[in-house]
Amino acid sequence: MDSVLFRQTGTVAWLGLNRPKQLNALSLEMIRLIRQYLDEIARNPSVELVVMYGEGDRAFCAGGDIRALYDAKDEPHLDTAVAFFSEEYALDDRVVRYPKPVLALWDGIVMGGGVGLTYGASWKVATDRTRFAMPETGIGFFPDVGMCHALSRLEGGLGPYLALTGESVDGWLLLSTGMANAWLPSHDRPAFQAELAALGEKGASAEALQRWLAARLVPPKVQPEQVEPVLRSVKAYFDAPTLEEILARLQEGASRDPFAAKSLETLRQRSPLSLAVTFEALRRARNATYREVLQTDLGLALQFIRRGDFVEGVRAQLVDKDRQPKWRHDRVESVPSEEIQAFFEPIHLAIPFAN
Ligand code: QUE
Repeated sequence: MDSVLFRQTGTVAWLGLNRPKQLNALSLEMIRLIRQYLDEIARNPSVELVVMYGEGDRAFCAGGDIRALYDAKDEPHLDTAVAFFSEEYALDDRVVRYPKPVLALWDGIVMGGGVGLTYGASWKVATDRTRFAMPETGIGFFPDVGMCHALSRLEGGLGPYLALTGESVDGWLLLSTGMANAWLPSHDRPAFQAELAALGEKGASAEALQRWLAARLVPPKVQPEQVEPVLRSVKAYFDAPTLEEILARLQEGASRDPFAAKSLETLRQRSPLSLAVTFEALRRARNATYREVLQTDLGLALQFIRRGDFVEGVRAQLVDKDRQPKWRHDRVESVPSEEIQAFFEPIHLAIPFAN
């Protein structure tokens, strides 16, 4: 079965991520197919809009095919990982710079590599079933796919909160923070897709499609009580200058505030090395371009496989499923700063960006 489905309904092109049993986690084959289709669509003058969606009813995309990376962990030059990450990041960048509008249907799980793939989409459509997260610190990795660029620019500690805890948030929170810019009730998705396909078949122009989408995907007014409590808590604990300060605030609040207690418990389960490097990656990303962040991510990704907690994290969460990872360090405070900085040393490999 094809891992990416492609079809064209007149002026609308559809890319369906099609590994529903793996929650549409991106394999290298999928990355290459999506890239090939996007390059063809860019050259095809009849297409005015690209829609990316996930097959099945559970996920848009759960991330990358980390099982394949785990299986290739002993390659001496990490050829599989180099190919996977450099092609994945080049694809993420291609979407950011894509010459035609892209619409991402963020229905269900949208995590890690799925977030990165569609960060550049002009229409990011949240639904009542969206579960959005960057969960990588839980597998001894870090929020890659260029997302430190966006996360480091969010207000009120939301970037460090999402990046460090890996907690998921819903579509309303995405709308209220601008991370999503359109809305569709999940039950309405089949009708929406059928209507959009029919418009494409009738030859709707780019302008006509944009107007129709703007009217069809109007976000609901987010009720303040749906998002304000969590945003207030996030700001109180995560809008801090250092990782140590975040942990100290959570410790201080844990006895009276369930949010602090839960966040502290979550951070204690994450890889301390991942937390330390992730916080530093966010700090550096504030003054970096998107492509610079992706290039840094390539070096970090290889370091996390070679001398980070990635292999142990994937073993514990996805291979043996014992959920008892033995991290290299037992607490954030015991990760030497030279070890953190060494993760950022430039590498010789360059991402094959298109022009
Ligand atoms: C953290 C992650 C991922 C994860 C679990 C984490 C991730 C990812 C998957 C995943 C899920 C289902 C699959 C699959 C991979 O899980 O990135 O192949 O079938 O892709 O805690 O970052």
